[in-house]
Amino acid sequence: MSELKVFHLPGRWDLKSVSPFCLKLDAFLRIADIPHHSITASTPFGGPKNKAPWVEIEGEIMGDSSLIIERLKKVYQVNPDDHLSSEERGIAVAIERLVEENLYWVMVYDRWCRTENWATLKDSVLGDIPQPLRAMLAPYARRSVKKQLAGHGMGLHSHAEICAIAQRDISALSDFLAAKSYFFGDRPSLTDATVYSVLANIYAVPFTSPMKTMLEQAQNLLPFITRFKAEYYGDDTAQ
Ligand SMILES: N[C@@H](CCC(=O)N[C@@H](CS)C(=O)NCC(=O)O)C(=O)O
Repeated sequence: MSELKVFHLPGRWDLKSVSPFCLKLDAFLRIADIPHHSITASTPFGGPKNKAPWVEIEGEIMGDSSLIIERLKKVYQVNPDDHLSSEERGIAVAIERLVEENLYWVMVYDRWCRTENWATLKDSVLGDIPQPLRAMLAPYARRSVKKQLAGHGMGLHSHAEICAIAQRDISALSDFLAAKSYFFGDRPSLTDATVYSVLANIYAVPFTSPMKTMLEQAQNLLPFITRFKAEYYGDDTAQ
């Protein structure tokens, strides 16, 4: 089998990637112990859907973290969800949607729309793009993200409404995790990779976000981030 190549946006602040979708795929690869070559891309534009992550698998380029994971499960005959009941598998899809189709957009709003985060964003998320291209590309990228936020609907809400939406999602995650180590018990599943990737990208990075306080108040979510990171990233400080 040819080497699996995985392309992801840059890592910063002790996280493998500033992109939750890239980090989710990386975490999945670690849970499933799939050998691969990890390659950092400065923009998502090399991917087949102009989004990161993407992979080269069996000579084919493909995008979208969830579609990639489904393919990897088949090719490598692995399934970190094989201990889940059918009811839990249903809940897992619902959590994935909550995180990726809703909470993720609050994170995007906080990073790209808050004036106080703009300087950090330009030099971190876009930081691997060499100058002067970065300076030229940054305002274009920001306009494009604001359009996406409006298209999604998140960008049309008031600040207070966005906070209330985030609070509901974070409380739901916290309530479901409760006193468990991982979302479905003692053994991690794809859900843990998904939730870790977005929560770590909210909390571990130097962007202003009201969600940081919400995570602190939830009590069980920060220990979850720490637990997952220790298990799969250990002393890997470059990650
Ligand atoms: N559904 C996709 C979403 C990927 C995605 O939105 N990636 C972001 C980075 S976190 C991206 O590349 N955005 C660039 C853009 O939309 O222009 C997946 O699961 O991979």
